[in-house]
Amino acid sequence: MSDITLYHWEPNANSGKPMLALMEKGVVFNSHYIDMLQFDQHKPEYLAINPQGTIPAMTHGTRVLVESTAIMEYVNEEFAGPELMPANVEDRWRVRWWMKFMDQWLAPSFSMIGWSVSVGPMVRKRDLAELEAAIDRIPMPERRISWRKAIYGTFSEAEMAESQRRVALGVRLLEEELGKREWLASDEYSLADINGFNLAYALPLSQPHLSNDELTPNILRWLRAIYARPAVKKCWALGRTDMAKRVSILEKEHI
Ligand SMILES: N[C@@H](CCC(=O)N[C@@H](CS)C(=O)NCC(=O)O)C(=O)O
Repeated sequence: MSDITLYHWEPNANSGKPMLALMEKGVVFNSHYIDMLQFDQHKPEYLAINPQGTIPAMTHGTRVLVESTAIMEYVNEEFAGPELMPANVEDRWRVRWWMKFMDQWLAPSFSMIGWSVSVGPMVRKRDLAELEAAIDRIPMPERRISWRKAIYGTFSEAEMAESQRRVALGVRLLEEELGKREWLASDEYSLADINGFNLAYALPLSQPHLSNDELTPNILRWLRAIYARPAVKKCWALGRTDMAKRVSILEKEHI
């Protein structure tokens, strides 16, 4: 029995980042699946761990750690296994530049599109009174607003267009950067690649007009190289919904 427990949803976006970092390091941990679509993240048992009601969170002994990127850095520094931060100081800066860009710019835009086209439709079939009661239990007011917009399909056209613009810009930058070297931020696989894969693994499926073998050959090469890693296979096998299954798009020889 490990003294590490990770509270996570699917291997996707924020949850997938520490899941994959732990697996790359070969760290044994207890996996505690939080069903985001059943609002497990707002139930009292989980709020006792993360009062903000967001996932992921990790406990290590008596320590409670939140924020997916900061958890990845903790995992890399605290546990033995392959080093996931480059030795060169400029490369380390580049890892952090990309992680900040992805967390602040790309992830919220991907997330709005994802909530609008997939999370919202998955939950809105349920009883509306029950959904409203679930929303009322969300601790952060801004999350209550996002959940309502997802459930009632009320993200505005302007909000969606801005997210789409940011995703298109992010894809262009990623493609350019991956033309310079094998991995995103250095010549070695790093936390920046783990972060990026969790956001972009389904890119050719969700944004086929922006990313495919013709338009973004560097991104496709990079996604396939990451998908070939044993830790990624192990990690994505923990997925329970169709969301995680989207990764199999990367098995296609030509997209
Ligand atoms: N900055 C936080 C964000 C965490 C976050 O927003 N997680 C999403 C899942 S990817 C979540 O908990 N959504 C459910 C909710 O807000 O109810 C991190 O990186 O850990």
